[in-house]
Parts: sequence; structure tokens; C-alpha cells
Amino acid sequence: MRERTQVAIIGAGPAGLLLGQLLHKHGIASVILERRSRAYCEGRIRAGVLEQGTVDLLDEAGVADRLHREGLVHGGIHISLDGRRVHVDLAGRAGGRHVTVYGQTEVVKDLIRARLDVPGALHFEADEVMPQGFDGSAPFVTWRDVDGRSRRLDCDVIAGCDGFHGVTRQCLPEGAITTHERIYPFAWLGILAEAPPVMDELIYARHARGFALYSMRSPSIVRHYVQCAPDTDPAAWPDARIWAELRARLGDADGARLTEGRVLEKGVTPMRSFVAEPLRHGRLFLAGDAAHIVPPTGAKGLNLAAGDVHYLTRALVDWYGGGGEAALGAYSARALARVWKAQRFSWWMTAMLHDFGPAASTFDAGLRRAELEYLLSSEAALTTLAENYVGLPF
Ligand code: FAS
Ligand code: PHB
Repeated sequence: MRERTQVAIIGAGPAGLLLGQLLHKHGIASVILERRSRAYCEGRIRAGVLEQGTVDLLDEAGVADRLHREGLVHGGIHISLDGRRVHVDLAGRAGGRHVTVYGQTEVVKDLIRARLDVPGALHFEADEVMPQGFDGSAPFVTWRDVDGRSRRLDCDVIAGCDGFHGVTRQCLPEGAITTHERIYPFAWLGILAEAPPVMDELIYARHARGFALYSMRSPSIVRHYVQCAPDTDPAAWPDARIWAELRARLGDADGARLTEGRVLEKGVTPMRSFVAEPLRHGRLFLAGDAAHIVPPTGAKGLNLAAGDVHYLTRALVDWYGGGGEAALGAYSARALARVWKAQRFSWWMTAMLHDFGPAASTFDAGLRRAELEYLLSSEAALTTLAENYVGLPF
């Protein structure tokens, strides 16, 4: 079975879905091919903090009504060092810009609902997806549908939005991309639980026992993380142990504010920094986690995916509007410039707030601690953190 569209999108994560919806708003047709089921995509617990720019894009895509009704607008965060907590006034330091706490799961649900309004625009359980012919001017994607039929999708452009473990980056010829990577000697053990948040805004805590993050999804659902060993088995962390560690890393005063509750989900997130460049290969474009990964300490993963989609949408709208090769050629450099700044910020937050263990040099450990103490004592440094946290302009 053979069909045609303008943009073939591989992957129905935030990047692929938002791209499909924004292109639709600009009158450009697309078809999204997603390997997993709808239930799986809507059940994944991931990010939770949206930059102002990401919220603006979801508004432009026409899928932000529920976000504005249910999202929590935060004008600040807290940083805690061995129980001493400092508030960072994000809005006051970053021109009134703020972040919105709204689960990635909810963003994906809102975007899937909108994409399914357009018949044939989104296929779940698409198997053996393979991009082809993108080094020429008539690319296409072959795949097998949920009924086992082999299908071919002809298009003008392929967007690889299939995450870190997807097929698009892997199908590029040897030498076509350069990758840069840093693996951290720790991971995050995260829980989703029925409990009230510790504070009205997020707390990033550095403690002698390791890093911890106190986040939320609503006034009655929290999302907390503790730094753990990279090979941690969640089964080795009974709920009581997690709550005890979360309390200890807040210090006595704030520890008393922590309320325990029923744990709904528990999982380990590996910590790596990764960039693949360039993002364009003929008529194939990489966006989101397919091209870069950040450690979640800077809350940038989902927001970087949205940033890429902002630039790719502009490039495609310009190209279809007669902007020629230059329009397509602009995407990679523009998106990567913002990606590297977010990589720097995410690495900086991770280095400053985590314990790198006995293997790390004591000099580096001293620097990291001094970095945090300087931050907590400097107006200029707090403002730098604020402008990066709320999101650098596109
Ligand atoms: P995604 O990975 O979200 O989506 C890619 C999609 O492509 C998936 O639906 C996948 O099934 C599909 N796909 C893959 N291969 C395919 C194929 N061959 N054919 C068809 N479809 C295919 N960020 C934070 O800021 N805070 C967090 O707490 C946080 N937690 C995270 C936890 C985990 C386990 C992970 C992996 C990431 C986390 N992130 C977090 C980062 C996260 O938010 C990502 O940056 C974000 O999901 C990126 O979105 P996409 O690029 O759309 O990729
Ligand atoms: C989350 O709420 O899941 C979250 C928040 C901030 C981060 C990472 C994760 O830096």
C-alpha cells in the first residue's frame, strides 16, 4: 500500500507530535509513524517543567487550553545546600518570565488528541519503520502497519523525532554525523506519589548524602528524585527507604515538611549529555532526543525538543513558501546553537548539585562546592541561573 504526504514524521513523542500539529496550523500535511501503542505513549512518566517558549509554542499549536487550566505557574525555584535553602526569584531576575509545571504525559495526551482529529495523520504500532531515499529529492518511509501490511509513505521531507534509541540516527551513513558524549557516574531514582508538595515551588537539594529534587505534578501529586548509583535496581529501594532518604537530604527544618504518600510509579533515569551533529542529512532532519540528550537537572529535555521543532517548523514553512535550499540549510546551525547552551546549563547544574563519589578528584569536588556557594551568594550568578532556567529566547 502506497500513500503520499509532505512531511513524514517518525516518532510520536513531544517533538514529533508538536511538529505535526504546528505544520498542520501552517497548512502543511504530515503523517506520524509511532512504534508503540497510544496507551504506552500516554502512560510514560517523564519531564514536568515547561519553559515559557514551550508554552507559547503549544499555544500556537492550539493545544494549550488544559495546560492553562491545570498547569502550575512558578515564578521561582529553591536551591538547598546541606539544609540551607535559598529562593531563586526566576520572574524577578528574568524579565517576568516563568516556568509552568505540567507533566509531559499531559502534553503528549493533548497533542495526540489534536493529531487524531486529522484522519490518517497518526499511526500507532507502526513496525519496521525505515527512512529511505533522503539523500535524493524523493524520500520515502517503509513500514508495517498494525495489521501486518507493508506500507510505503512518499514525502518531500523526513523528520526523525524517534528519540535516543530510534532508527533515524542509526540509519545515517558512517561518518555522516559527529557525536559528543559525557556519561555521569550516577543516575536518578524517581517516584510519582500521592502527597502534597514540600513547598509551593521546586527544591533542588545538594546534600552530603547526594542530590535530591522535590517536584510535583499537582497540589496532590509529587514527583521526587534522589541521586543513586547508575546500576540501581528500583526493587532495592523500598518506599520507606526512598522517603527516609528524601527527608534526610532536605535537612532537619525542611525535612519536617515532607509528607509521605502512596507511590504510584518508581523508575531510574540514566544521566548523560549527548549531541549528534549536524541535524540535517539531505531531506532527513533530526529533532529532540534523536539528536541530543541532557541530564534532567536543568529541566531542558522536553524544552530542547520543542526548541528544535520551533526552528524546523520555520525552516519548512519558509521552504514551502519558496525560500529554497537556504531555508532548509538554516535549521541545523540555529537549533544546535541553542542546544549547546542548554547542554552547558544542564552540565553546570548537574556538576554543581551532585556528588561524584570517591573516584572524583578532591580538587574538582572543591570547585563544585565553591561553584554552589558562589551561586548562593551572588546576585549576578542567580540571575544567570534564572535566565537559563526559564529558557533562552529562540
Ligand atoms: P521521545 O523519546 O519522547 O519520543 C520518541 C518517540 O519515538 C517514542 O514515542 C518512541 O516510541 C518512538 N520511536 C522510537 N523508535 C521508533 C521507531 N523505530 N519507529 C517509530 N517510532 C519510534 N526530561 C526532563 O526535563 N525531566 C525528566 O524528569 C525527564 N525524565 C526522563 C525520563 C526518561 C526515562 C527519559 C528517556 C527522558 C526523560 N526526560 C526528562 C527527557 C525527556 O523529556 C525527553 O527530552 C523528551 O521525551 C524528548 O522528546 P522526543 O524527542 O519527542 O523523544
Ligand atoms: C520533573 O518534575 O519531573 C522534573 C522537574 C525538574 C527537573 C527534572 C524533572 O529538573
